[in-house]
Amino acid sequence: MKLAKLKVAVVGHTNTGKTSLLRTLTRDMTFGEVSNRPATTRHVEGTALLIDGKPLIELYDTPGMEDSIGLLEHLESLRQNRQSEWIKIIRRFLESPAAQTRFEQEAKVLRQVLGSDVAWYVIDARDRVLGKHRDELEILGRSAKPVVPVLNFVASPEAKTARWREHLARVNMHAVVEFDTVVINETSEQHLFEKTRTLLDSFRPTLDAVIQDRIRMRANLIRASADLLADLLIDVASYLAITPSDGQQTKAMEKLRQSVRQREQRCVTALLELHRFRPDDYMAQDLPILDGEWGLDLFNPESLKQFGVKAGGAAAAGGMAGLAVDAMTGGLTLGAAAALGAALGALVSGSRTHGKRLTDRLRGYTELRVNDATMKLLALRQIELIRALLRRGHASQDKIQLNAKAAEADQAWKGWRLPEVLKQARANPDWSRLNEIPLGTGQTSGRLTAMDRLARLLESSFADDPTSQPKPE
Ligand SMILES: Nc1nc2c(ncn2[C@@H]2O[C@H](COP(=O)(O)OP(=O)(O)O)[C@@H](O)[C@H]2O)c(=O)[nH]1
Ligand SMILES: [Mg+2]
Repeated sequence: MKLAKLKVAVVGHTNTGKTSLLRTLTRDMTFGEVSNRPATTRHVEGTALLIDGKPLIELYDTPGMEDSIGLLEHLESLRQNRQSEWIKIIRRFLESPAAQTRFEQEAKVLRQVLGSDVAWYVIDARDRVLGKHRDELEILGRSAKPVVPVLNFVASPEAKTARWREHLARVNMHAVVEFDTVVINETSEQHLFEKTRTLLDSFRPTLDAVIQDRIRMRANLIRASADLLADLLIDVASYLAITPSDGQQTKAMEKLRQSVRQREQRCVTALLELHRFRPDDYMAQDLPILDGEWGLDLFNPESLKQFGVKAGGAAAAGGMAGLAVDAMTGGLTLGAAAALGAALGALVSGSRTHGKRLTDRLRGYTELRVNDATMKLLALRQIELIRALLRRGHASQDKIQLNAKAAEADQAWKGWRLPEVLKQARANPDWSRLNEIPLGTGQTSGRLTAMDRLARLLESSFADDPTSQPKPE
């Protein structure tokens, strides 16, 4: 079935967030020009929502109606006869000289409304209901097109959402949508399309397709984010450096830290790209999550505290922060080595590297890997980042931040335990792409299975509900 293309005129007073709304809906940070200077958008600019590569919804950003009060008076003066339809008067106005001069800006808006199937009327919900709003609504109400009022800035404490709803109901506008363009909220996006659908029966299949597509898009985004994170965690958990127990240890430790930092950064870059944000939206120092405030190094014990991750012994002391060191000095008897081997057996069972590792130990080598507390910190930061990206609107101007409420919900993650599958990764150094020298034979299928298991586990925890809890394994 061929779906009808829907045209939407996005109208409203200057600075109510029309351009921002379109950026968020299209996930396009570069659309139009956003600023809090008045009247940035001076002409109509179009964009589209693509479904299967086809533009199913055309969206038209319009300049703000600067003088709705004057225009309403003007329209009233054009109406000589109470019987004449308003839409005819509006059309006459659009052809009159006034539409080229005094009301040029307003005429652009009205022309776009008449050329569209529906108007979304964007309101800054922090505003009081003023004369200019009443008159804008009055004019739109006379344009013979359905209007969906969109209350924007509802996340602001100053939003007068209830007052606005009350007023809109009084002027017969009941299909109101609440929105905040800097916070992606799947529910409000869905409401916008659903309410539009209630007013436009003939576009029902189109709007249904868009709603379904959005749900799929979101699920794919969550799935792909979880895949990227699982891949990172497996690489790091299975990373094992074997180094002689002499003076080279410090160098080896630094190298390991460096590779892990770089690996984390690669994951961050991939996540930002996936979510269509700019690389510099999250960067600067060694991976801050809150701009500046979390600019803490993964291997700094302070970072662990910040995330409420408990670390004992060496990691807390700082000397070998972030790394587990299994130093095997000489003098180990074969019996002790065998006992150790038995203990390790649980970890390395099935891995062909077992024998080599044991031999290395006997030769006085040391094993270095990222310790559990740091693994957990690594996972938590990426989980925080993904959650922040999932709720970040593409109209956001600030660096990635976490609001207090979200941070509270994320407390739940702090009690999160490293999944079993990562312990399994520990015993399979051949799963890590960070190891310079591949250890043992590549257990590719084992890695794939583990990664998938971990990814699905993480995925189920990134539900859209902001209070979603981490799932137990
Ligand atoms: N906090 C917040 N800021 C917003 C929101 N919508 C828009 N803004 C900001 O408000 C200003 C005006 O937005 P813009 O999209 O240019 O408004 P327009 O003139 O209606 O196109 C910009 O500084 C935006 O970053 C919102 O929902 N919440
Ligand atoms: Mg604009």
